[in-house]
Amino acid sequence: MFKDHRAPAPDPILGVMQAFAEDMRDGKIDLGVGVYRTADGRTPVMQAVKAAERALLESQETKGYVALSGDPAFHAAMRDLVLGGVVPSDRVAALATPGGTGAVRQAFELVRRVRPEAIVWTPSPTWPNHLAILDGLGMKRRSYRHYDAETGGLDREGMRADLAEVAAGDLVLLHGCCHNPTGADLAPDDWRDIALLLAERGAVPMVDLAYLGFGDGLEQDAAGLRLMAGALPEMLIAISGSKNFGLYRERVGLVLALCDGPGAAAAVRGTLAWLNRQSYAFPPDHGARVVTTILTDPALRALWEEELTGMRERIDGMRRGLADALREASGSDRFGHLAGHRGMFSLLPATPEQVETLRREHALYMIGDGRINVAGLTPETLAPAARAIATVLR
Ligand code: PLP
Ligand code: TYF
Repeated sequence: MFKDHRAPAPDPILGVMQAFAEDMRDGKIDLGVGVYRTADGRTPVMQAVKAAERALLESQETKGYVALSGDPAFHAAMRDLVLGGVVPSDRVAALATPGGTGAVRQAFELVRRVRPEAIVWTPSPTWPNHLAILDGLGMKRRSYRHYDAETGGLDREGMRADLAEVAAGDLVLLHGCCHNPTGADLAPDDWRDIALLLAERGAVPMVDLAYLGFGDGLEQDAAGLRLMAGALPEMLIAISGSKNFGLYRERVGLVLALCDGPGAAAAVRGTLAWLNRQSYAFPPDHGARVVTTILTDPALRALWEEELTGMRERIDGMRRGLADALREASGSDRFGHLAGHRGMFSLLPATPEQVETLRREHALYMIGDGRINVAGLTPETLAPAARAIATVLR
């Protein structure tokens, strides 16, 4: 069966993670895989998570199955966190999944099942797994312009022109905040414009929300998608708890399907549960339960928000520090747009050869398309990283 088998191309991001681990040079700098790091380069368990885990260890009396869709208390806590009450809960169907990736997959699967002919529109560029999952599912896809490499900001005209071709029943994927890989986010007016356009066309938005709280704050980062949720009858949201709760390996994720009314929501709930059943039956529970414990306990929630704010402020400080250091090292303002990006990522105007040179000659690791994770920087590595980038990208 496997004699002539060929494996698919490996994940480009995870390839960088492995190459970095195998590099034995002192002073190597990891701006590759998108995980948060502290000023001393660690990805620690958050204190709020530790406290919730301790409480669970003491209080949990069974590891029995919960439900195919996951714990209703987890659904409610996440729904309130993300939607802030803009959509009545009887219009919302929810499904717990293994991570945000599982949520993206199950949301796409839902669309494929309900409307197999739908075209899924993805921003260019986007997280490579979006395309891998869509191709794996055999779904039709097209891309729309999102990023303008000249300005380092949004390509608003390109986006508008491309989305003008969206048809009724198509699905349009948007990044909720902290766009991966560009760091260039939609402004409130963009959310309003796209909501109008989709309403006119009868198309449905799907928001991938993997970095809530990493941009400008929990409320600010949810504002765009809430605006859209309040303006349209239907919408899908794929949420990850990997980054903002630091629960990466526990695989915390959730799909929210906003439906036109309670009847449709009940039907979608049934289909979502069925999707879990025929994939892996019950979703992982531990991470979801930790999240629910934190969000429903006022003291733990305050601690979590404080820690999340600290993470966001550190990322922001490194981002501004890098923009300054690059200005100094390059003697120009050509990297100035980095300071305006949001979240952990920015895209540098680097060719694959320049990325390779940075890796070989400066032990500086980024993704092949020029994506850097600014959370990988520390006060010590800011200046050497900026010098290497300015030298190779001159
Ligand atoms: N969506 C985007 C844009 C991401 O960057 C990530 C990365 O972590 C995910 C979804 C899903 O992450 P996870 O499956 O680890 O929750
Ligand atoms: O973009 C990133 O770096 C993160 C982590 O297959 C990630 O989203 C990378 C690749 C992957 C899953 C998660």
